[in-house]
Amino acid sequence: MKHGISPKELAEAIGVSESSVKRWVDQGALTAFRTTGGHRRIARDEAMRWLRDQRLQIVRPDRLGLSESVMQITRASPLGVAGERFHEDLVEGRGAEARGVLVGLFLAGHSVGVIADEVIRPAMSRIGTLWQHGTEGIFIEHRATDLCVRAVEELRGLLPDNAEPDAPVVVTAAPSTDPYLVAPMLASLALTEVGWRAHNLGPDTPTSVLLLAGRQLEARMLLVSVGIPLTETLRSELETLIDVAGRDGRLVALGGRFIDALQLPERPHLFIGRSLGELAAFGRGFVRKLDQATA
Ligand code: B12
Repeated sequence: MKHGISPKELAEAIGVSESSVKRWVDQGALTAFRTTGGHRRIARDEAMRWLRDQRLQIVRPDRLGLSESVMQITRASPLGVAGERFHEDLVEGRGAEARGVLVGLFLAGHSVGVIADEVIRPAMSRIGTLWQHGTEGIFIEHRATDLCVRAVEELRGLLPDNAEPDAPVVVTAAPSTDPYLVAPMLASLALTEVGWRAHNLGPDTPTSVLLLAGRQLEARMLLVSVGIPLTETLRSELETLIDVAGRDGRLVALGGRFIDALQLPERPHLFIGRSLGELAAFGRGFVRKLDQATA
């Protein structure tokens, strides 16, 4: 798929004729480029954008380089059904199927925020009770996390990786001693989807490193996902982060399972949210304001 998708591949993927796809390209509904030989090719992220907008059923996912396990989901399908499937796939160790559920939801037009808040979080939450049942529960929890990370990576592959050159930059991370991988990854994807250029530093990132990355990458925002109970050390690290980032002219976004315990006074450059849907709405609003300011 490195050189894009041909009209024939896209046509076979959705069960229409090749000439229909070529017509949509020529009418400008789908953006294509030409190979040196003059053939039309559609970039993979453009094809994904178009499929999501059109809400088309994919009958041959393999023609788009997607796994055969992509779940057929329509926008009207109840999210709970997909959520149950995702949870079961993670518990049973069915990685391809778990990836297929997330890709199916994404292609049905659901945002990363909705997929994270309504499908991934509840599934992982249920899995979080298994460790109390001993060794087998811990095995399932660790394997499920690995499969979940891979499924989220698959989603990342479907999002455009070439944000506008002047897109605002965000650096995401979990703080020192916080081992949680999935939430900061998802936060970075939720913002990528709404037009940010995201760099995820992942778990166990000292706030001093986040501040340094913010300066080097000229970030507009630093984001911390707090997945561990708040200690005095963590609280004071976060307070310093907020102060220094504010002086540097950067926004700070905070969220995560234990964020409610933080209880900070409101600050103009501080956003605290409880879900990635909220974060995406905030991020989208910021991009819109930037666009208006530069228009
Ligand atoms: C996977 C997991 C682990 C893995 C982590 C692997 C990894 N590298 O990621 C491992 C095995 C290491 C682990 C270890 C432990 N864990 Co653990 N773990 C989990 C589990 C099952 C899933 C976490 C997860 O990824 N969730 C999915 C994400 C997407 O959900 P989320 O973090 O809540 O994020 C959502 C929101 O908070 C929000 N959000 C997140 N970040 C941000 C940022 C912003 C800016 C915004 C706006 C929003 C936002 O949006 C997200 C999507 O909706 C949870 C269960 C649970 N309820 O979450 C337990 C859980 C967190 N763990 C728990 C415990 C007890 C532990 C251990 C102490 C013991 C153990 N289970 O082995 C250790 C301690 C680790 C430590 N060093 O502190 C408890 C915590 C209980 C408590 N109140 O303290 C939980 C709740 C399980 C339970 N029910 O008992 N764990």
